[in-house]
Amino acid sequence: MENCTPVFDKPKVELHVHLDGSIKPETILYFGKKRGIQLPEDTLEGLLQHVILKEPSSLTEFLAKFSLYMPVIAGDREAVERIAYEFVEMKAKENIIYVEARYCPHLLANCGVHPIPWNQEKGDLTPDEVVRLVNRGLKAGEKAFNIKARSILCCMRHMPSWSPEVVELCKKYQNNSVVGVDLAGDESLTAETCPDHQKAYEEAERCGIHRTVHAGEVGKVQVIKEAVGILKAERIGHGYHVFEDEHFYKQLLKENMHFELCPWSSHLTGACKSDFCTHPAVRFMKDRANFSLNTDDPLIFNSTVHTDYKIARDCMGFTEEEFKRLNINAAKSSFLPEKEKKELLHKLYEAYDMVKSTEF
Ligand code: PRH
Ligand code: ZN
Repeated sequence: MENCTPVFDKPKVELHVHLDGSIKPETILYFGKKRGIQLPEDTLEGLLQHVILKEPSSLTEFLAKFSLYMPVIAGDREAVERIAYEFVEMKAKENIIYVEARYCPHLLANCGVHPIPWNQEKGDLTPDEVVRLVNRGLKAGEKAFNIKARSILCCMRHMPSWSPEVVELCKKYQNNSVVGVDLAGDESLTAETCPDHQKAYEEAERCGIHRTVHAGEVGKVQVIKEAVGILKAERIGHGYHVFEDEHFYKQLLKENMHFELCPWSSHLTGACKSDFCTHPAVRFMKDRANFSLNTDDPLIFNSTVHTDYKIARDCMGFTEEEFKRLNINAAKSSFLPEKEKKELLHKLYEAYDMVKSTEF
């Protein structure tokens, strides 16, 4: 699915994409060599053979891919800053004019106090410094490539003990690149909302930190209910399982809840059936719901944003008008401060030849 020609080559907004799932394979090889850390293979094709998910699999198997290459990036200051910079470059090439990159600071650190699978080599890079390095990379990228990039810090479902620090980092760097908090990870293994995540999200809400939650990707509608009811999520990552409860779905439609959809990701993680014509995105589109189209982890899914747009056009019947509508909804649901949101919307209206209408 790589190298698709642009389907909607107009300015776009992407809200759900993981920084650590968007690293250039060349950069992985470079840091493997530099640090003398063994990778599964030391050629580009060889590495990609291991890292790319080729067939529909499971969320658990997909998440295992990260540990193949994260040991060469985590704990290296140059690597952390560089992946953020290159991320912005990659998104600018796709004509994304505003992007929210998400990552878990603890998974890029190596200061030894956190039990991370690839944290064999102990160092002194803390989650706090990781955020500073990513911010620096994103800002340099913004300048070089003339787009806007912000970040969302992820709590991890299986690591509730990290969540308070993640939220403290969101507070410390609020509106200094960081615009929100997320809860990511394997909801097929740890679905129930544990009290530590709840407390962290309460603190986020108290401090005006925007909140999104991965929910109902492979987990049941109950996970979405908890994300909305307990964690006070303003957006839902994926949310495909919302249709298990029509009444609840209608309520979310009424509340204009934003769903961050990732069609190609959902196919490869086995979150949705392989038949794209019956994908939840089709129903969301027909109901004129508030949603965006996103890549999630383009390295592992061997994709660009055009992959998802192509699927939406060719297999789901999305039109140019729908692409405009969903990007405008993405901008409206972004975690930018109001003034910047207005500026972003203005740019889209201009690029789409639309006078600001109430139609959208
Ligand atoms: N679903 C759940 N977790 C995900 C996804 C998917 O959308 N993609 C990435 N991640 C997790 C990975 O463990 C990654 O290391 C972490 O989120 C932070 O980016
Ligand atoms: Zn995700």
